[in-house]
Amino acid sequence: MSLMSDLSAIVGEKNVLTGDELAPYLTDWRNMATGAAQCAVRPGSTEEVAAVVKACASAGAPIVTQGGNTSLVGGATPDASGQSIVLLTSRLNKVREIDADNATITVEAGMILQNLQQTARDAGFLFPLSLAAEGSCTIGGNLATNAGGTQVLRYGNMRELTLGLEVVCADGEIWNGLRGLRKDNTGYDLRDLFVGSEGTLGIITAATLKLFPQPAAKCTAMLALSSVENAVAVLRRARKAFDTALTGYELMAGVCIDMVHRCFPQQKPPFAARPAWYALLETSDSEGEEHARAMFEAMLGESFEAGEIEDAVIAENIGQSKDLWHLRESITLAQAQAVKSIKHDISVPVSRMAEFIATTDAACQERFPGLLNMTFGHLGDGNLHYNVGTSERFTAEDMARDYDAIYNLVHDAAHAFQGSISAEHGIGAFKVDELPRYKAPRELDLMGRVKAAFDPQGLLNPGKMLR
Ligand code: FAD
Ligand code: 2HG
Ligand code: ZN
Repeated sequence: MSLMSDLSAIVGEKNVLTGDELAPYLTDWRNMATGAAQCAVRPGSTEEVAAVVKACASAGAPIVTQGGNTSLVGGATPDASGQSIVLLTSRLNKVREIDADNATITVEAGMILQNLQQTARDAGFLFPLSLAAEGSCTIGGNLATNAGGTQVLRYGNMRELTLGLEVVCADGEIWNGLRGLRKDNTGYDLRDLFVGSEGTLGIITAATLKLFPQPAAKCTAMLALSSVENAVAVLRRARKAFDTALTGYELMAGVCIDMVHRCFPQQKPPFAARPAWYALLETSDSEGEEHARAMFEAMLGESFEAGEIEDAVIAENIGQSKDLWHLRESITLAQAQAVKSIKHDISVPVSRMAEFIATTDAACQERFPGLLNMTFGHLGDGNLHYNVGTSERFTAEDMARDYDAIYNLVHDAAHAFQGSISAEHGIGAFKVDELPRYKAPRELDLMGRVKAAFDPQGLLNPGKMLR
């Protein structure tokens, strides 16, 4: 029997996609890479995933696992060989268990993040991972990329939210590690190896995740700032005033919000005068509305007095808060629509953020005059989307010519500031050749050995993360 008929026998003919049905799964979210594949398969259970993996392993066919296909580094797109099988997790979307006393939920990997957030809310809990792609990204993708988002400074990355995993290994055997334990020192932490492994070590089919209490009240404000130094000063003050009640602190260059308004005119910037920088500040309070608001206003008042803030808009209700967040979360779409861009998902220590931006902006303008700096990101986590775009003076042709030089300039700068070239999006295909420039050979060698131990045939997402 051929592999295709084996796969049809496992998942049913209608869950083996070819031709036009296959096409949407061959191109990445940013439209930067299109690959080819024998087919896409949609298994409906962990046992079906295991059987698909066994069939692929005996046929020597590579497997590219794909959840919501929102990877920003080409991580879920097959290569051009046409040999791969794309494994879609969309039918693995069930809630297996909510354990209220243990404050955990066990879900399948294809569940959309927004559906998990809603399920947690309906059960009286909070699942805190939050990011602009939450309407389409999946829990499996969040785990495989160790996703971050906008509440990391309080709740951590996906890794910190994960207690247990179920994984189909490269030989098709199932590892059931769905433990809901907050303490478990019984050997190497396989869970933590699979989290962030970008589909290269195994296929995650389910996870046991932490739940948190819903906050009693939230306060949100957009701040107008004259400098990154001031944005960092406000962050320091907010950390001291709110401690764990500080749940969001995002930085946006004025040019980013201008772009959102230009692309989506119904979305209006909140200030009459356009500031150099905006910050979005959010707290989550366990006591209540009055307490939250009093703390919030006191901290902002002190910050005004210290000359750190130019202006501020405090959301008066949930609708206004959503509008402020919508401005922030529309930046990626606006940048995709308005310009050709290069994304740099870097992190540096918060204490060096202002210096990093000033020196890197200056270096960019000196070497690539007219390149548009359109930086934003999760300042509270030291993570910037140091994105650059085309302009009238720096055209798409210029960008295509200088792509690698720009990439290297920004990544070299992050490295020189003891930072990382991928804070939250992963390595995927787009950064695989960048990694050896910044990782120590010893570290790459150990990563290669882990890969060989978990996937000796090299069939899981080949060409991603490691060559
Ligand atoms: P996919 O894109 O389908 O896959 C991503 C990687 O995970 C691939 O390597 C794939 O092979 C692997 N994979 C997927 N499912 C599995 C599985 N079940 N088992 C093993 N491997 C698997 N990321 C952030 O961290 N923070 C953000 O704030 C953020 N904002 C974003 C905003 C927008 C508008 C967009 C488009 C993306 C954003 N991202 C962000 C990036 C992306 O959404 C996240 O990385 C997300 O976690 C990917 O989930 P997905 O289901 O779409 O995964
Ligand atoms: C965000 O923080 C995402 O909104 C996307 O990580 C970042 O568009 C980007 O570069
Ligand atoms: Zn981000």
